[in-house]
Amino acid sequence: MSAGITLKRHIKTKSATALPVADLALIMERIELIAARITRQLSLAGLDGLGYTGETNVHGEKVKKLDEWGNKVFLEAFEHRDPVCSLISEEMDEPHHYSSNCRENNYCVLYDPIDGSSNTDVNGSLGTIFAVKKRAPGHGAGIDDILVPGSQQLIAGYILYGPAAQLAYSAGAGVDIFTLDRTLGEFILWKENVKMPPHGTTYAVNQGNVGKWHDGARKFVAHITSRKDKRTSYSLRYCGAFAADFHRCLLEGGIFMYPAEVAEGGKPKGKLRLMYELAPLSMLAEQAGGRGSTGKQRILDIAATAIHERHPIYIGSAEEVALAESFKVEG
Ligand code: AFP
Repeated sequence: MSAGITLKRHIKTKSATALPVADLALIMERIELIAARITRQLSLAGLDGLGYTGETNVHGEKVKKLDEWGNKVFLEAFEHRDPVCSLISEEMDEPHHYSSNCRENNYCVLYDPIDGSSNTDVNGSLGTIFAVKKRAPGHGAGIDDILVPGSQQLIAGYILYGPAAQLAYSAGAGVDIFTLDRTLGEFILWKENVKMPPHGTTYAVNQGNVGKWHDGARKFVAHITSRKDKRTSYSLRYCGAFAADFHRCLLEGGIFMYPAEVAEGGKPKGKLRLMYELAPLSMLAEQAGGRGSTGKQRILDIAATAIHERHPIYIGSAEEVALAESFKVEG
């Protein structure tokens, strides 16, 4: 039985956070509830809850029942709950605004409720990715105040549903990781102020797409797997869930990449979404001493023009990301 520091207590002792600790506590208490509900549902999903809804989402992807359910869990969690007044989700075409919550000091939560949907029906690793941005006073129906660069995120994090359920987050004062003690129903501190190793020995990419990439991206992967010496003997570790692949980089170093696809019929801007996948994990990477790049530009410097926009991504240890950029991976 672990008797460590709970997430709630750890937040109360936090200093130098990017938002008032009282608001941080209110928002993270909701995230904790969401994590516990999804963890429980996933552990039972094999019994009921797998498969497709029959709908197609704004990305043209067939919607999994767990995607839709996961989104509902967020909507319910922040209903009638100060201080969040807006939600932006991978599973919703448009932002959701809670008119009842609008007041002076408000926030928007941006999230991917079930990350790694291709893993839901095969009991594979899954995640939830989230970030919080401040809403401008009197913001009205527009969302210009939310499209600001990721450098203005106040909180970012992910929940990893693996053998253990873990929650990693940053509020601008380092990255802390908590493990869910299911008997206590509490997230207990596992690692504090995590530092990503400057380099690693693994890379994560859907290598099946290699023929669609820029030449530079192909040459980068060929170089790190050329086995000339220790620094060119990387192993491939890819599980199809960004949060899970990023978690490995955070703890052991290495790089995750999803290049743009220049070949006919490819994804010219890559696959992953800026606002609720790339920017949140790039904040964690930087808070832990790593980096998040498009191959040309710092992810956290990008101001979005649309809530579901995509960008190529090279994220992980600072040395690997710099090496990737030096290969002109995105032309
Ligand atoms: P969802 O976010 O739609 O579940 O997709 C998973 C994901 O965005 C990310 O988690 C994975 O790294 C990547 O897509 C997997 O994409 P491929 O199936 O093309 O490798």
